[in-house]
Amino acid sequence: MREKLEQIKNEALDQLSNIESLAVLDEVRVKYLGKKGELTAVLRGMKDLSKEERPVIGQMANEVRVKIESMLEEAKESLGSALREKQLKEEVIDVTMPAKKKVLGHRHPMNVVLDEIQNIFLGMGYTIVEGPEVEQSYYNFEALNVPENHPAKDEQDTFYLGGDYLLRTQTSPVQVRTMEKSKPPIRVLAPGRVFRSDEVDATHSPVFHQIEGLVVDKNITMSDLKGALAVFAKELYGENAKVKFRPHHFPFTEPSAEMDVSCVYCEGEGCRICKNTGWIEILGCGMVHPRVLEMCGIDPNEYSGFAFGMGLERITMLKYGINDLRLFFENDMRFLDQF
Ligand code: 2U9
Repeated sequence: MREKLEQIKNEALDQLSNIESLAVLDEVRVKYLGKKGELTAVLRGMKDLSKEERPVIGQMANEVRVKIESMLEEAKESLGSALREKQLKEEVIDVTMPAKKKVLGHRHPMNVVLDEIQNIFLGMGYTIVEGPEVEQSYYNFEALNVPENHPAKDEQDTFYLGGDYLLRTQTSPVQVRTMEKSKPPIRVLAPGRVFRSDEVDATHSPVFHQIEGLVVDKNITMSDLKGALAVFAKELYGENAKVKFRPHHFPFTEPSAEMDVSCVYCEGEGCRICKNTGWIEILGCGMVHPRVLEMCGIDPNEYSGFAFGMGLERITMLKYGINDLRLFFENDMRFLDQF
């Protein structure tokens, strides 16, 4: 796998050094980083590696990905200035400039943060997994220890599509499917779009994005959960970030907690953003409920695991000081141009 990663890096760099159009640039991106891309295939294959090898290869793959991404950015930049120069020479007035500008240099802020979070967990040996947005009730509720007629279903009211189908309210069904398919050790990150029957306001939307994680192996304890999430917070917010865990309740984890990070704006002093508490809630987590493991075909007497979930909109809003979630979905260039 090391040789394969080295080969991917060299080939991509070779192709990017002679690039002539944005279309080819995109082809290179898809070839290596796309869903069916070569690097993605290596990452998928990591589940077959030994426990010792996985973090090392994960780190290498991460470095290759970052390198290709930065080369893509550089190539995009130089293509952009070449194009602009050509336009100036030909005195063309480009009425599509905002759209083009986006292609040439801008990324949606949520994609920037998603990449950052994915890279942190890839570096810890996690694999990225995806699953359907249209789900069966069993995978969204019952397999997660939320039985039919349980009051917890009220908090996750969704859109029912008829029959047994609904729009998933969380990405957890992806982990259920992963556990059904593969034996531990499991270490996955499941990002994706989720749906709830909520009214739109500054902090709610019927469509939003979650990033959930799941680790299952022998002897996984709450210490593993706390260690992994503390490292995550430090990588995302800087070495000075502190975390604390408050007991909570989720049907799919026991015990459960919410994790706060020391306020990124005032570093714990107290300010408007953290409502003078010095802390900001960023995610929920807990030890996977033994009943959930059992329903997914994993023996809870042999294995244990931890899980966590966070809202991507919320994390992005905190990172950039954005106070209204609706800005993410309106495609107003005055907003998008800032990233
Ligand atoms: C399986 C077992 C357990 C995923 C988890 C949370 C805690 C959580 C919220 C954060 C903000 C959702 O976007 S949000 O509204 N999520 O607090 N999620 S533990 O637990 C799982 C997942 C899958 C099989």
